[in-house]
Amino acid sequence: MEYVPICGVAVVDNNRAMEKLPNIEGLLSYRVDNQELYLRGKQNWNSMAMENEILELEGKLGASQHKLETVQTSQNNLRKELAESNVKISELSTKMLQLQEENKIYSSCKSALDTVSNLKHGVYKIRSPSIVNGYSNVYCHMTSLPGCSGGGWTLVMKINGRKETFDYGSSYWSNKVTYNPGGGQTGFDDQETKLATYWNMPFKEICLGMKVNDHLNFISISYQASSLYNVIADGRHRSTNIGRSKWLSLVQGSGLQPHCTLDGFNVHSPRPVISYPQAVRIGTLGNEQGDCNSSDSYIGFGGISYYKRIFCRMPKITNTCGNVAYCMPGGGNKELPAMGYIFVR
Ligand SMILES: [Ca+2]
Repeated sequence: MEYVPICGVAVVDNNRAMEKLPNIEGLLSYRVDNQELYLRGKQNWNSMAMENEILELEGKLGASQHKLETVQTSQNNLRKELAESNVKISELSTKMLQLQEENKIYSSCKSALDTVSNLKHGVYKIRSPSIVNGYSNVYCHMTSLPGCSGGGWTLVMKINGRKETFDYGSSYWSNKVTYNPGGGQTGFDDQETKLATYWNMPFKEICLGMKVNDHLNFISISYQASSLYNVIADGRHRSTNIGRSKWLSLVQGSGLQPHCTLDGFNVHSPRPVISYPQAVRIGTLGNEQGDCNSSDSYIGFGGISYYKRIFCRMPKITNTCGNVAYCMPGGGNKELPAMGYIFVR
């Protein structure tokens, strides 16, 4: 059989048989040997796409689609990573800003707080021209203390009443020498300190704190000065006139003799301190007589040394910061040494 036309399709055994078909454009021929269908063009037989080729193409298309999906997933992951990176970058820049603020040198804790609100309590670099590097590391209390409203308090001194470091006669009150600056970088602990802020920090307010048996009380005093050194070092008395009850509120259960209303800075009897020993650098006095000449009580910072306790059978013990009261008219002597804190703003 050379060829058999069936309904317009020639079925042939092989290529040789197909070549013998008449040259009719558009004629369809099915080759039995390779099971392929051909279409007659002007000159040649053209093999038509077979199922397995279509399947192969479909397979390729599927693979391409899969690749496209993979690329899209990668893209989504990248977008997510980018968004996460952006969050991290924003967090880092916030931290960097905070670090920059902490490393700036400020004129006071208040000026730091005025520059960036919500600063935390802690150590800040405070300008101190007389110190190497031109700054001191100073503890700043950035929020209100009970009794001292508003934040931005610059630490000046911390005094342990059970020690003689800052007794009335100590040269630390009249010199420009620091004491244990490391103690000026911590808050309300029991380390003593005197910082350069004693002589180079101008202020309008003082915040005084006393801690006795873990009770910590504060009072604030409005007083303007170019430094604490400038109101204390010369030994001259300067009044603050804040009233006795405010001073007494520093220590729970404190007391004073009923007379003598001297208070403020360098508070001592009008007579020489050596003859009439009760004196205090910051605080107020008391006396059972109607004057201040023979005071036997005080509440404040920088009291007399133990060896100057010569009246009213005062025991020879140290209490340079806190409350001391003997010769009380109704009895009930007071001996309440405190841990004292002095801040300015
Ligand atoms: Ca007296």
